[in-house]
Amino acid sequence: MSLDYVKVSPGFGKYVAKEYRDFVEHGPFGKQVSVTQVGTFKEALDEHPMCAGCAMTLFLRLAIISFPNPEDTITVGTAGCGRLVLSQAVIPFVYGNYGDTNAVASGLKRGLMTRFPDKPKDVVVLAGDGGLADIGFSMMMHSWFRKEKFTTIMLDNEVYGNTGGQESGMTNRGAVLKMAPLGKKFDKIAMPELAKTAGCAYVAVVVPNNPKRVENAIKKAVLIAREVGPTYIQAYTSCNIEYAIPTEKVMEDAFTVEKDRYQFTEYITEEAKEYLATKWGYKEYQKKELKPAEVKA
Ligand SMILES: Cc1ncc(C[n+]2csc(CCOP(=O)(O)OP(=O)(O)O)c2C)c(N)n1
Ligand code: SF4
Repeated sequence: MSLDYVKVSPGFGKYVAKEYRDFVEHGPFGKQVSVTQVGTFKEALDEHPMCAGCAMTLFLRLAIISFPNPEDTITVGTAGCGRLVLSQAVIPFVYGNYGDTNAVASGLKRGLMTRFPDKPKDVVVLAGDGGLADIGFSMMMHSWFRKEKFTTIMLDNEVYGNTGGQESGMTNRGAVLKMAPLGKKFDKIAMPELAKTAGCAYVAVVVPNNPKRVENAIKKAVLIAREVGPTYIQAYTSCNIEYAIPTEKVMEDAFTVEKDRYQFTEYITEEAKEYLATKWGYKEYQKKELKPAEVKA
């Protein structure tokens, strides 16, 4: 994986699909692109088979654009709706068995660090709430306890969307779903809190209707995971099918949910702040020099 893996061999250009050549010439590899530039470059995600209006698709599109070095990134996912997008993007994607994404990502990241000790190679897990908070819970938590250096992004649609509407640990108490007709009997798992407790150096909770905020969170999470430690992002990516949200109301729902119970929150350790400030020039974390008059005895 590098910029070179997509380049067309000399002489083969005329046999390669136009979309492919467009990607090599106008894609994001080797450049610094932002969600604010959408429409001016060829995205790594071109087509997908997700339901019309699915907010997870929008979030994944933003996430892929936001990777700091997409040409040096591998995504890891599993069964669930998100892999239908991830497996079609021009970024290597590893399909873990349902539940073992964070164990696969641990081995992959360690292998990459051994093989490329001087070059950052980013590993990003993107999987559903069922895949991470339920069956993958133990492996996710233990990857954090072990301080594995990769980012975990939960695509939290608060349901098992791909299999028709079973409740997950991230479903809200009382929610009635097609295959959970009696209503969820316990609270949504407080995963951001668990991530902090387990040792993540950066934790953020986002909704997809603020693209720049999503981009900032993902960039920080991926950069911090390179050198400081594990990072976790939880994204509200509503399932309009299982929650019967009319397609045209998907963004309105996200705004309401953000206001009511999915506020943007960010947690960052002092070590991670220092790293972003000194290595990447993040101004908000640069220590302000106090003028003499401001220094209290
Ligand atoms: C070991 C195993 N158990 C069950 C399944 C069936 N399965 C496929 S997708 C899925 C649900 C995915 O739900 P979630 O992880 O929340 O992702 P979503 O589809 O909602 O994005 C299940 C149970 C499977 N593929 N493998
Ligand atoms: S089932 Fe839900 S989460 Fe899956 S693609 Fe459709 S709307 Fe999106």
